Amino acid sequence: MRAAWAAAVPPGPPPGPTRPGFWRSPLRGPWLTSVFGLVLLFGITILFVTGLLSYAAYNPDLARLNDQTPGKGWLGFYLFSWPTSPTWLYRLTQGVHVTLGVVLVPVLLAKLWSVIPKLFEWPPVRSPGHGIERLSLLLLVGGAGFEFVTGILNVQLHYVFPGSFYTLHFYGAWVFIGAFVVHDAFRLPRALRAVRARTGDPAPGTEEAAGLVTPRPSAPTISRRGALAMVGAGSLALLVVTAGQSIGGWFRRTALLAPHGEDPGSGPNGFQINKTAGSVGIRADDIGPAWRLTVRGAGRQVDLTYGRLLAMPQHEAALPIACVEGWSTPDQQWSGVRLTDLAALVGLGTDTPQVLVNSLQRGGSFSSAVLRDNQVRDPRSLLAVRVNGAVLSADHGYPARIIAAGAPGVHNTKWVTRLTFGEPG
Ligand SMILES: Nc1nc2c(c(=O)[nH]1)N[C@H]1C(S)=C(S)[C@@H](COP(=O)(O)O)O[C@H]1N2
Ligand SMILES: [Mo]
Repeated sequence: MRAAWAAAVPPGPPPGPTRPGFWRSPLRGPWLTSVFGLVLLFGITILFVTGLLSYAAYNPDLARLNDQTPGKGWLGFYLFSWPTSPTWLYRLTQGVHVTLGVVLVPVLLAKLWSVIPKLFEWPPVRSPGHGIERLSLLLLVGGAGFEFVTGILNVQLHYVFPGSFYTLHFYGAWVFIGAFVVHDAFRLPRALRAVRARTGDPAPGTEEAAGLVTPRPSAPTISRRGALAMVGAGSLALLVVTAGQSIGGWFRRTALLAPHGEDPGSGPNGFQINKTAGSVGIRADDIGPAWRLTVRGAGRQVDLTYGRLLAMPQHEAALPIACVEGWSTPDQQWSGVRLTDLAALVGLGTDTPQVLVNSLQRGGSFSSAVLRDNQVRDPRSLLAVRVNGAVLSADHGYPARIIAAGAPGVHNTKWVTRLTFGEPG
């Protein structure tokens, strides 16, 4: 008799976290999970859009050199020519991307905490449909962890993944967002209902409890609103110590979480430096009197000394440096030679084409880039020799560096030695 009964009922969960009574916080329930979920729905949508924009800003379709994610195929469907105006656009989109990513970390952790019992659901798979849902959760949680971890490592440790960070973060984003859309399609209606409900949490085990409400609550140590306030305060604290790096100038001092390795010093050249001349092996004689600028295009070549470059018409432009890491500077006052004037040296006219810029820096993934024709033609795009009234410092790219209107920091190549206008031939 007893044996027949045991055979009919599936074995219960093994002892431990798969038992419903194991998780005892009385705070867990559809309301709290839904509040965190809705904040993430809003925030992650912005992260995804600004992330795609960041990728477009690299002009990856222009040259292999600009694209660190080969084989993206139709995932690059949305790419467009990144505009040169407004010149603060990349500052804004990338500042929002990185700052928001950091600020959402407490919300993401709180959301994961609130759904832990679900992750240990027993049996692990009840039906094929349930299996697919569980798999999408794996991609969702894994994808979120992966995107946040790779993003934050990149921001904090100055490109710990040389080159391949872009590939990882780009493909990771698509996997994650796929799972995110599936998840929200199933859960959004229920989440909206849960936050609107004023009746308190549903009883454990009911459909509406969604496996989140504990059947064995322990005494609360904080209210739900208190927990929300704690997470909010965590996010706010992160905002306060992060946002300063995107505002730049004086506010950079408040950016306690930003990488603070080098002190940019004061004076005209006293603004953030990505890589110092010393750190990438630029030697004094590389940028001494022997330095030449080679301009190529339309089958011609001109070599300029520093003196001849200075003798060309000098123009001013107020442009920021805005790095993919999220930090940026306010507008700096650059002066130097227009890229269109340099193109004219080899006989190119008003329809100036794209340009390949090479640094004298040996190796390193940021020592060359291709600028699109709209960037080359913008009168504010310069081969700069001065900044804020002073000669460029070695760390900011002396003798000459690119400063292109609207371009992400990485395309503002320092220690330039060669410009090649037109399609590579
Ligand atoms: N040759 C060379 N140019 C370079 C880099 C580099 O490492 N090498 N770093 C780029 C990056 S990632 C940024 S954000 C800007 C930063 O310029 P700054 O150091 O003058 O602020 O320079 C760009 N130009
Ligand atoms: Mo950068």
